[in-house]
This record gives sequence, structure tokens and C-alpha cells, in this order.
Amino acid sequence: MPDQHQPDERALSALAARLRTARAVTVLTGAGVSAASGVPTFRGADGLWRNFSASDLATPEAFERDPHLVWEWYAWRRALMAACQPNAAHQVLASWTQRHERWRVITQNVDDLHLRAGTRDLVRLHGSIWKLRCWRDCGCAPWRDERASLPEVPPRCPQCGGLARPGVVWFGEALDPDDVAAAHRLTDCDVFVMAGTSAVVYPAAGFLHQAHSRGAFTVEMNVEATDATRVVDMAIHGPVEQTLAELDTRL
Ligand code: BV8
Ligand code: ZN
Repeated sequence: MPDQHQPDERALSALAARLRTARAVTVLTGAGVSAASGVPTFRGADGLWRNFSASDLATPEAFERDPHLVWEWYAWRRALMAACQPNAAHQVLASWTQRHERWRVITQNVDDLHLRAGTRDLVRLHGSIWKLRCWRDCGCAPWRDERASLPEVPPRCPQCGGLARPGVVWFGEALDPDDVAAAHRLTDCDVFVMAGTSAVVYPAAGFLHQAHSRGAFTVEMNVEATDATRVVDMAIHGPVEQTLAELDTRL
């Protein structure tokens, strides 16, 4: 059980001491890591879900039923994300992957901010909002389009002219097995951190349990308690863009 009453000051120093001797460190991030950059989270107070009931929209069935509505939601998110910059949490994590051979990041986020911060060997479980692919799977390779506003909504496949879809993983869709395998490999680590995620989406949240069972010291960094809080060895409460920066100064 994490010591919930440990003032974060002591928790941060204790975690820094562990990190200083750690060989392999894995950080699994969620929407909370991008919140300070202005990207809405899915379930928080400003939640994307609350405004657009994302669980109704981020599915192949929703796209089948109303591709225009789903694309309006993605076009709105893309335009919003295009104006966002990586924050201190992205920067600290990127520097960790550059300074340490086996300190790595797995992300659920589709906003590309970890990549833009320079994170090395990023494992992305749910794809990228800046990628598109053919809805009919005509054989056209997925392509990137980073324009803040698309000339046509829904966009078209350049090869067959049919509907294009966002290059993300929707609910009810399988993750890319290579990404799942890469994430699994990273659960073999000394310290596993859940940063800015409500830990409700699987298989992503399951990697915490895998890391735990492989002997990792597990940590949660979040502004509130989540499903992971009762599982981790240590919970550090506070905005992750601050707590990661404070932790980094202690390394
Ligand atoms: C799969 C891409 C199987 C799209 C996303 C019933 C039917 C069908 C499936 C299921 C089912 N029951 C369970 C499932 C499985 C389902 C699932 O887990 N559902 C949940 C909701 C119960 N999973 C799936 O469907 C997955 N696929 O299982 O396939 C299969 C196998 C074979 C063949 C076919 C199928 C696919 C899941 C991927 C879904 N796609 N995103 C898009 O973005 O449009 S998930 C979406 O949620 C985002 O990626 C997001 O990252 C992710 C997780 O959410 P969080 O990142 O945690 O964000 P959230 O808002 O929830 O929390 C933010 C946290 O940050 C909060 O805790 C908050 O306190 C904190 N915070 C906020 N600010 C800060 C902060 N913390 C620190 N500092 C701050 N400043
Ligand atoms: Zn096509």
C-alpha cells in the first residue's frame, strides 16, 4: 500500500534515490501528461468525454454510422492540438530517454507531444491523431497529415478516393501486436511509473500489473487517486508537469 500520508517532498526524495540506482525505468503516460499543454483529458473535469462522449465517438461503429460527425470531433481535436506545445513533463521524460539507455516511455496519447519533445524509442499504444489511413483498407499505406485544418472533412484516401479514418486505435479495436510486445518488454524494469492516467483503459493499464508481477517498484503520479492507486508502491500527488520537474532536479 502506498504511504498516502507521506508528504510529496519525502516521496519525491525517496523516489529520486531509487531512480539514481535504477538500470531500467518505464513511464506509461496518459492524457494528464498533456493537460498542461492545453490538450483536454478524456475523463477529467474538462473531460473530452463529457463534452463529446468520446466513448460513443472513438469506435468503428460510430464511424460506420456517421463518419462526418466522428471526423468533426477529430478535426476539432487536431486544430486544438496543433496549437499545443510539449510541457515540462514531456521535456523531462524526453531528457530521461536521451540520458539513459533503458529509461523509456510508453504512451496512450495520440497528440505526438512526446515525439515533439524528442523522446527516444517512444512506444505508442493508441496511434497518432496526425496519421490517417484508408477506411476500406484498399492497400494504401497510412499517411501523415499535420495540417491544423483539413481541406476536406471527411478526408479521402489518396489511392482509392474512399473515406479516410484517423490513424488511432478505437475502442473495440486491437492494438498493434508489435506495440503490445514492445510495451511488454518495457515492463521488465526496476521502476514503473503511471503518469497522468486514470488507468481504466486496457490493455494499457494492464502493463502496470505486469511490471508489478515482474518485481518493479511501481509509482503513480497524478493529481487524484485512480484505479492504480491501490496497486502501486508509491503515489505522488500533484500536477505531473511539476512533480516530474521537481523529481528531475533531485536526480
Ligand atoms: C481492445 C485513441 C480487444 C482514440 C483510445 C467492452 C467492449 C469493448 C471493449 C472493452 C469493453 N470493456 C473493456 C474493453 C476494453 C477497452 C477498454 O479498456 N475500455 C475501458 C473504457 C473500460 N479497450 C479497448 O477497446 C482496447 N482494445 O481491448 O481490443 C480486441 C482484441 C482483439 C480483437 C479486437 C479487439 C482499445 C483501447 C484504445 C482506445 N483508444 N484513444 C482517441 O484518442 O480518439 S483510449 C483513450 O483513453 C486515450 O488514448 C487516453 O489516453 C486513454 C486513457 O485515458 P487517460 O489517458 O487515462 O485519460 P483520462 O482522461 O481517463 O485520465 C487523465 C488522468 O490524468 C486522470 O487520472 C487525471 O486525474 C489526471 N490528470 C489530469 N491532469 C493532470 C493529471 N495528472 C497529473 N498532472 C496533471 N496535470
Ligand atoms: Zn483507399
